[in-house]
Amino acid sequence: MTVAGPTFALVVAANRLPVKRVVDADGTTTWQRSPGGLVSALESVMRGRDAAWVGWAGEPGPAPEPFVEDGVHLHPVGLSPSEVQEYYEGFSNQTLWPIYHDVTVLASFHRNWWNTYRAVNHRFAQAIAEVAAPGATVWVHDYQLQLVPSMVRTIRPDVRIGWFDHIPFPPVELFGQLPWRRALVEGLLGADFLGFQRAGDAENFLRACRRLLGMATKADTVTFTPPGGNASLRRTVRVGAIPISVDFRGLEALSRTPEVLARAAEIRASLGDPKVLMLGVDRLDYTKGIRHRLKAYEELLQDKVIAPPEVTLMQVATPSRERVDAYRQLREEIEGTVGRINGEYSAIGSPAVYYLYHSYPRNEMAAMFLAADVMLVTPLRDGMNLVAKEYVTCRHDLGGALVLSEFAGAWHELHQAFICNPHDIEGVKQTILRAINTPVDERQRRMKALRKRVATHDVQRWASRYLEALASAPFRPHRPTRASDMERRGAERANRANQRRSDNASEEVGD
Ligand code: ADQ
Repeated sequence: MTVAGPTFALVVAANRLPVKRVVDADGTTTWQRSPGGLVSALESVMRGRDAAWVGWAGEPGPAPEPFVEDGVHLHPVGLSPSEVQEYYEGFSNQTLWPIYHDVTVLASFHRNWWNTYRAVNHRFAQAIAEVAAPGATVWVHDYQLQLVPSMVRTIRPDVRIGWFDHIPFPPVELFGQLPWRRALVEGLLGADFLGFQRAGDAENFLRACRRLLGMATKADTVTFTPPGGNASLRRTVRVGAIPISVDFRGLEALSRTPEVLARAAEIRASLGDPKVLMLGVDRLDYTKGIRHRLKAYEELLQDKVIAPPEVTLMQVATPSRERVDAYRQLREEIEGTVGRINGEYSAIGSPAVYYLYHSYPRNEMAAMFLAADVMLVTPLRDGMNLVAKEYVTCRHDLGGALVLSEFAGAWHELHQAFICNPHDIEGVKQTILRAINTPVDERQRRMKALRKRVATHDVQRWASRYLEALASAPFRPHRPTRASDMERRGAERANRANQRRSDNASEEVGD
């Protein structure tokens, strides 16, 4: 007999749990907060609520037992090594990620990846159903779990389901390339409310419903009948743009602490107190525009308009998806470029680029933000980009200048930044120079406006706006149909088959 575990009024589900396992030298295991946009955003929202977080613990193998960390019930979902490869590195990161980011690199389509994606989504749905209290609110996150809303609805028609898309939703011409586009849309439409970063993303989704699936859309809603269902099961799903943000008060308070202020001064001093310290902080991802930024910087050095030690660049790159080829190649390329720039333009004691391939704790990040005169955020496509918002949050001194790509979701809120098109290298160069040379009072005026926006639209507001939108979305419990039962049994079979396929490697994988 299985003993039912505790259940929760709010269940958050995301690909990753907000922690990762660390084994110390003496063999003891501890859990450490992991970096990443979603974790930064949700951590402050979950604390103090009757809430559980369902997600993968980050290592292949059976799921660890559920545990409580920082007051949140964490419910791990296990993934075998082949599932990590096919569901996560494959379908999520080599099929969906490129398609949803303007095909910055080519997408790969494999039917076995899709089958595994479906099976893993079903395992997540089952785990959610286990921990959701009657009538609970279930909040599913991101592109790795797009089938989960309809799968949860089939198992637990009593719960209210929301999904939030952290990355862009692609234009219909790109989304339409996916052989599984219908199943993805129908998977999402199991939710009561679908949240996106930008109005344009929500519009793209509605357009996909209309153009690819012939569904009826009206204003911010889509009406559809679940597959195999009759007209009486027709449901209306609402969509909307609710841009994510940062924990403004928490991060600002951290950046005002004497330790962080002292560390910011120390960072500057250890770099030889440059006149202008430029900073880039990104997951090492081809969507972040790191190559374009380095190219613009290299040309500025070449043109002799800037030079170390007066001007220098610190590029922090968080290791990411290190087992995926495109990411390995990107790392080689970036590190080659940094080496070339340093070889050409550094002098003893004054490098042109400080390159750091590490993760850092929050206080160190805050100190870096405070130390930097110009922050370079130049993605080619980005759902939001929390780094831009974190930077302005830390600048309580009104110092610094933000250079921001118009292809970051953040651009839609942060108009007072120095805006650039990262594909236009000449334009990026001019924008960097403008950020450096704009008089202090004008820079302060801009920073003040940026900070006001983030302060009044912080992550707490994002979460409460999202949960309110979900609570007020049309809600109509859906009764399981023969077809949805068949779909469920099919996914269960695939799930069992996947769990049997085990190669026992236990190498740790990226974000
Ligand atoms: P990401 O692509 O991960 O998130 P981003 O929004 O920039 O991108 O968030 C990165 C987070 O990691 C930030 O909180 C940043 O401070 C942190 N970080 C970066 N480098 C770090 C390092 N070296 N050490 C420690 N922390 C580091 C996805 C989408 C984004 C969207 C977020 C949230 O791609 O567009 O903004 O989700 O929705």
